[in-house]
Amino acid sequence: MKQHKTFCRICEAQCGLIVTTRDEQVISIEPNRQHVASSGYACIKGLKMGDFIHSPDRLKTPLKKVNGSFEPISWEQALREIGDKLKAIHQQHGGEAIAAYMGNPIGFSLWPTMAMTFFLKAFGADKLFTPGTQDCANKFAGGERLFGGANEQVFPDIDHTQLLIAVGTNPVISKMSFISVPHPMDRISAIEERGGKVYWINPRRTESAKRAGEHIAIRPDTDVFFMLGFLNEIIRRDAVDHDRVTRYMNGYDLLAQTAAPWTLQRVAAVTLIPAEKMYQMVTAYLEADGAAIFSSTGVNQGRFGLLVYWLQEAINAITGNLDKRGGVLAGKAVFPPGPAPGPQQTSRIGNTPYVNSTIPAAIMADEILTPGPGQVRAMFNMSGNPLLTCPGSHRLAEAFDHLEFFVCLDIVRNETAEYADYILPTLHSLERADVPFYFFTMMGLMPVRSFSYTDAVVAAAGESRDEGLVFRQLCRISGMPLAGSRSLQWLSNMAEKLARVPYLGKLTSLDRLFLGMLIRSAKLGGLRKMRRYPDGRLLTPNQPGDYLGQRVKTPSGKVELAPADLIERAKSLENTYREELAKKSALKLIQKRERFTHNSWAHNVQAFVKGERASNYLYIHPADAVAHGLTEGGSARVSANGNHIDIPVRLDDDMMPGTVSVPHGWGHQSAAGLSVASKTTGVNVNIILPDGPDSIEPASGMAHMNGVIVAVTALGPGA
Ligand SMILES: Nc1nc2c(c(=O)[nH]1)N[C@H]1C(S)=C(S)[C@@H](COP(=O)(O)OP(=O)(O)OC[C@H]3O[C@@H](n4cnc5c(=O)[nH]c(N)nc54)[C@H](O)[C@@H]3O)O[C@H]1N2
Ligand SMILES: Nc1nc2c(c(=O)[nH]1)N[C@H]1C(S)=C(S)[C@@H](COP(=O)(O)OP(=O)(O)OC[C@H]3O[C@@H](n4cnc5c(=O)[nH]c(N)nc54)[C@H](O)[C@@H]3O)O[C@H]1N2
Ligand code: SF4
Ligand SMILES: [Mo]
Repeated sequence: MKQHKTFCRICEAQCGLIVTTRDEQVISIEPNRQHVASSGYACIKGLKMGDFIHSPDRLKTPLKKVNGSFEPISWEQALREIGDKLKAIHQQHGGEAIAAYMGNPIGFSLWPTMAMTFFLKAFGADKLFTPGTQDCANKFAGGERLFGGANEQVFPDIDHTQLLIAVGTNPVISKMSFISVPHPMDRISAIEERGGKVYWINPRRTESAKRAGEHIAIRPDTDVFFMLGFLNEIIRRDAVDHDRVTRYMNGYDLLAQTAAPWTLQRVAAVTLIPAEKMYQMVTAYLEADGAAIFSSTGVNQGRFGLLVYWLQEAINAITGNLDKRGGVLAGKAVFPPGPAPGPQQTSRIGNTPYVNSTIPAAIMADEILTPGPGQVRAMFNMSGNPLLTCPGSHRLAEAFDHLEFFVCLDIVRNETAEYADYILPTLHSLERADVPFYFFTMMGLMPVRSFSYTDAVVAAAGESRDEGLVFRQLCRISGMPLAGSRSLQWLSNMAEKLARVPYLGKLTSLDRLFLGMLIRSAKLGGLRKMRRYPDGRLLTPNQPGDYLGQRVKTPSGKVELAPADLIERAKSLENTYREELAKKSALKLIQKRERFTHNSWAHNVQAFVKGERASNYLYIHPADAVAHGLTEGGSARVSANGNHIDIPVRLDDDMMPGTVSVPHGWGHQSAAGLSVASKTTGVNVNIILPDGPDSIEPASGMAHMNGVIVAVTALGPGA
């Protein structure tokens, strides 16, 4: 038996784990109590990783679709055929015809994600879709405008704050985003224990709100009015740190003009938060010695995520809470910044700007189906299940069917892979050497600033290959050098040759060489040195007082409080306000994450889908249920955008009236490659969510997944 110290790569908490193995099999996984950041915290998903890695459904060889069914083939054949087809498509249609979707799990592994971008660059392909436009692209777009770069981000100083207003987040379940917080609820409860205050702004009384703090119910997708009202009241009271604003910020007057029409009384009519409650919250925020407003995925997935982010950070900034102990801190990256972004690109469909080099996933179907120069004909899907996780699933199915060439790289054959021409077996995170998630290494969003390195814990299952290696090999075979660099490709080819030499092959690996170089660039020594810190290595903490006037990356060196396009867009909010008033009685649909699910890929583990957990449900307030003729245990039809889903009903008085919720990631019944998930009975909520260029937030490309208006009707027995 061997014990390995590693860290989990499922969510942003990145908990330290101790994995016990025998003969390359995971025997048990325990939280690492000595880990410098997670100190013994881990959740059920990390601890159950053995069930994912050793699932009987793991792909062991490449698969090729022949006459409609998949047949195992050798890697040699797979790479040769894929390389040939790629070359042909590239020659005929150019790089614009080649696109990729890079899913969430692989986002936690630095080398394969970089290798994929090198691969795309080799072909002059720039259409990279990611889940970023389903969860956070508004923050990247906001970082560019306010702080001078997508990776310039701030996070609440959670361990010192005296007041946290948490908008659209549910840490008990999610462990949060854009901040690496193992045991988040202990740290949030500690705010109250030291005499501070926590507010949850959320249409649902969440598991987190039941543990600590005060829940304030908000009508979905009205957070922009919440922020405007909050800002208006701060300015009305002149509770602005004018000295700080003058020295370190631009655009205050325009910001103030934007907030001027939005009094607490006015916004209350659409947020449904009483004006007196808002008044109290503003007072609490202003009186606290160190306060932070933080918003997350629940808001990002609305129609105004970018505006919300802007207003929220403007509030934190003008009240003096930015760069202050207990306020919000600007993360310090561990690695030096990458090359400056090239000229701003916009999408062929909808003319939407690429955010952080990615194109909105909600226009993927249009990019594939719309003829003309630049039409996508070949796609690579690495570690993603867009059919279940991106909006407009029916159109995506049609689009994937329409592709000339589709390759999926995954650890299992998921629903999206059914549309592939080839499926390539790749590594589970425990089979790969790694460093922490890019939000921490490149953005520094860590209350406990630290760094870790892990070697692979077990050998690759079957013939599974590292995704990075697959892309390097495809470049070699197609004669298109990685990232357009002949020397990089030469290095890659040499590394491949060396890897075949007995003994020496085990010692040399390009991915480890690359990780070593990165670690050295952060002045942390090489791999050998990092291996001396199996419990993680503490780094100089993120500190208040070293950001404003010193590290702000905008051309002016100041925080930009009034980005021109956002000021312009804010004018349209008068229309939105009127529409909200007119649609006050409409039901709005929100998402819901659950403890035993992780987007679409945790349902293939038996323990996670036992009994009632084998389906998702429509959660609805009892009063709304009565109004719509629904009963507990009955079925409902939920319709929007010309599509519908039929789903069992759960009455839930934690839901705000006027709001319904359906967890995503379900609908596995026809997944031939998922022996457990295919027996579940849930439905795919993304069938009814809108896609296409009109559905996305301009400038951020965010999909509209929260606050979509739906119609709900009861289904009779047998419907
Ligand atoms: N167990 C589990 N954990 C996960 C995941 C998972 O699938 N399962 N997914 C991971 C991923 S990929 C991510 S990105 C993170 C996300 O983690 P978080 O950023 O914490 O987001 P969520 O957990 O989605 O919580 C969003 C909250 O917003 C609320 N909400 C919905 N609409 C609105 C609205 O209009 N306004 C406001 N104010 N609130 C709203 C919802 O009720 C919900 O409680 O979680 C990660 N952790
Ligand atoms: N309606 C609605 N839709 C949503 C959301 C929502 O709140 N509501 N949330 C959105 C969010 S926040 C996110 S992040 C996305 C996630 O969307 P996706 O990333 O598209 O989906 P996942 O379910 O995470 O699927 C991941 C796939 O990666 C595979 N995988 C796991 N580990 C590895 C690995 O190491 N290598 C490879 N190659 N494959 C691996 C899994 O087997 C699985 O098939 O979903 C989004 N979709
Ligand atoms: S909280 Fe996140 S990082 Fe920690 S064990 Fe669970 S899934 Fe893994
Ligand atoms: Mo996400």
